[in-house]
Amino acid sequence: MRVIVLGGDGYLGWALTLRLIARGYEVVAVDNLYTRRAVEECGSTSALPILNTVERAKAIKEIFDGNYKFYMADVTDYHELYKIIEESKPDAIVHFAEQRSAPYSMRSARHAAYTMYNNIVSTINLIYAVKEIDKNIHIVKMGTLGEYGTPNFDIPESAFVDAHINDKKDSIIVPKFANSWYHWSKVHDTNNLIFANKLWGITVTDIMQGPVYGSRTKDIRDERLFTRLDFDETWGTVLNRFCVEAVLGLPLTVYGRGGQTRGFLSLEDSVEALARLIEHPPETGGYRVVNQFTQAYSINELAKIVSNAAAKLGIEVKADHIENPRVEKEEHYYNPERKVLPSLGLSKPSVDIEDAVYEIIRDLSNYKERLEAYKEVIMPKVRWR
Ligand code: USQ
Repeated sequence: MRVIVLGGDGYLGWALTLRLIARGYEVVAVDNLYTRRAVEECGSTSALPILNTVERAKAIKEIFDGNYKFYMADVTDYHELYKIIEESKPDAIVHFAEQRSAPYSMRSARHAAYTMYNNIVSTINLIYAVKEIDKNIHIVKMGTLGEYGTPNFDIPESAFVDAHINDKKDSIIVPKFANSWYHWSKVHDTNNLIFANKLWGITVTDIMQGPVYGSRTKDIRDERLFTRLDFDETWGTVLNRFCVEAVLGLPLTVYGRGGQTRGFLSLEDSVEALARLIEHPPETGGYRVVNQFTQAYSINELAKIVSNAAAKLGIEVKADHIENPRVEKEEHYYNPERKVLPSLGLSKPSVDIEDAVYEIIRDLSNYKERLEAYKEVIMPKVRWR
């Protein structure tokens, strides 16, 4: 099987590349290295040191003898994307090549517009290139559970839902109410993909994923294979940030009351789920929605998990409830449906979350000195208001 990974240099893109290579697939990775530059612009860096793209390709050759090709290209350039897909003739294309930070999108008009342009245009280009080249190519699109926001209903795992409006019944797209321009850009992507599927029968898996945590997968057995791990206020996700804060002896930055609940999953479980979704596509012309997480936790629960795991390593941490920079519900109902991943044999987390957090803190402790230099990027500065 040959797979194109758009955004193949990122946190998930690189980890998935390694999983597919380890399974003997051919991987064509595409990336414009935007995240590397944008993280530096915020005065931050990856907590774990990562190789450059040439060294990464060499490591894949040496460690796996893998069939891997890297293109430095921008997916918002239709002709570049078209050429790569036409030459590579993939069975599936995974699309991670989007601006993935909610705080980044909330910084200014320029950042919001960049997020909208990059994310929506890259998906439109992908849709058109697949339609023109080969409609049988399976598009695996990384969306987000945050497309739904935090509604007071069970979030269905489907594109459509039955609705009664003024005594009439119809099937409508599942209602969404995102909490940032970034999350809205993914809602727009979803609408565009549903339309493309209806118009041209393009085969799509639209993944509604929750925040991912973790420093390793079972393929990352060597420091040369580290994937990036961000922890600054803009690019870091909550659990990875808490682990870095613990290593630095800083209080955990719980935003507001900490009752915000999300569906989390480990990096290992995320790449395994993605590999299985690629191996088991929907029927040709099908549109499949996947609510991708293993367990829901509130931020307060995560803080407790981190302080327990840190204590086992002799680190004492406390949680600080700081003013929430975001506009979001701090106590709410949260229950996304979850049936696709269990049907693929992924019903439970592969590792207990506290053990996984222990492993992240242990990995990060080896780089404590490197992290000390970046303490000032932790506290949130971007405000939603
Ligand atoms: N939060 C804290 N303290 C922190 C950081 C975050 O309390 O130091 C809270 C936030 O207020 C929010 C929750 O933790 O309520 C999640 O925040 P996050 O920064 O971990 O995640 P988010 O901004 O929602 O975005 C991340 C990824 C994004 C992905 C999304 C899945 O960056 O690419 O789509 O998680 S989801 O959250 O389900 O939308």
